[in-house]
Amino acid sequence: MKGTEMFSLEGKTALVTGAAYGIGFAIAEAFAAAGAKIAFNCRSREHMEKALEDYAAKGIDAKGYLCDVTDEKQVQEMVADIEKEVGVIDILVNNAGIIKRIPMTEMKAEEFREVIDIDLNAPFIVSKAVLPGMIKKGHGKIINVCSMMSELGRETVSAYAAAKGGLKMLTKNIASEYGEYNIQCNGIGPGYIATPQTAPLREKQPDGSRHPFDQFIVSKTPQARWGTPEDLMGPAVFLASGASDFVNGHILYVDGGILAYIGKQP
Ligand code: NAP
Ligand code: GCO
Repeated sequence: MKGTEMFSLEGKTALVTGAAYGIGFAIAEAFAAAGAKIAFNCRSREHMEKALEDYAAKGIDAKGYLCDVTDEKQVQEMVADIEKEVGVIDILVNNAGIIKRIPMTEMKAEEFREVIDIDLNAPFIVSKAVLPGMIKKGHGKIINVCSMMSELGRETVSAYAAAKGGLKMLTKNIASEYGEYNIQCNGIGPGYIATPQTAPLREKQPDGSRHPFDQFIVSKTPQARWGTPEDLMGPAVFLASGASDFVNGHILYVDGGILAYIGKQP
């Protein structure tokens, strides 16, 4: 492979979970631009219909599947349908995820479990469903969407940090267990990205000033800005392409330098 060929996804089938909007949508858009056929899922019919319009508006013939990634039967049926309608999955991005921002002493056990179920159990369930096809094909790429909270904690996000920390180790374990089948499993660790998930952290204050957390994150980011879903496009294509065929078990942080930075002196 030479030049840009090594970043081509021509003829590959990609499943991006939770890609109705946000980070997943941007990753799917980037994969399509690199030549991949796109399958995606979400739970809400309303989100699905809007997403299909949005993909079509960008000239992307994405196939959408209503599927809750925590439900193993639904996932197995979705993967079988994708294999029939699009192709055997070459690239999986475990992107679907939620967060609940609740102080641990106030968080109900079922709220903790729901976050773990979607952010950690589901990547196991979906990866388990696609691995047999990848093994049969003799290659595969699994990309788990991790987080700053795969490395750091903060107030009110105990369940999310536990899930994303676990997802980092699940990534390393899939890499260890299936590397011999020419399957690479890596993580992508976005910093603070402007999507619906982080909208509450960026809301303008009643007096029109910026949210304190918005100001905090910008001060903790060497590039002094929030990331955008578009910032993740190139790194995701790299991890999905032949350019990363000997990268395995790595978490690629796309955070503008947050993890490298102690923070500006007040
Ligand atoms: P988002 O805007 O809230 O989008 C989440 C997507 O996941 C939606 O399409 C949602 O659609 C889907 N989803 C949620 N639960 C699902 C389930 N059980 N089954 C199927 N689909 C489900 O989130 P985002 O900001 O794009 O984040 C995407 C991923 O990046 C998440 O894993 C998040 O933890 C991670 N991340 C985000 C940031 C950030 O700053 N935004 C940074 C680091 C990591 P439905 O509700 O219709 O199902
Ligand atoms: C939060 C944010 C973060 C980001 C992201 C950082 O409340 O701290 O939602 O968790 O979503 O995961 O990488």
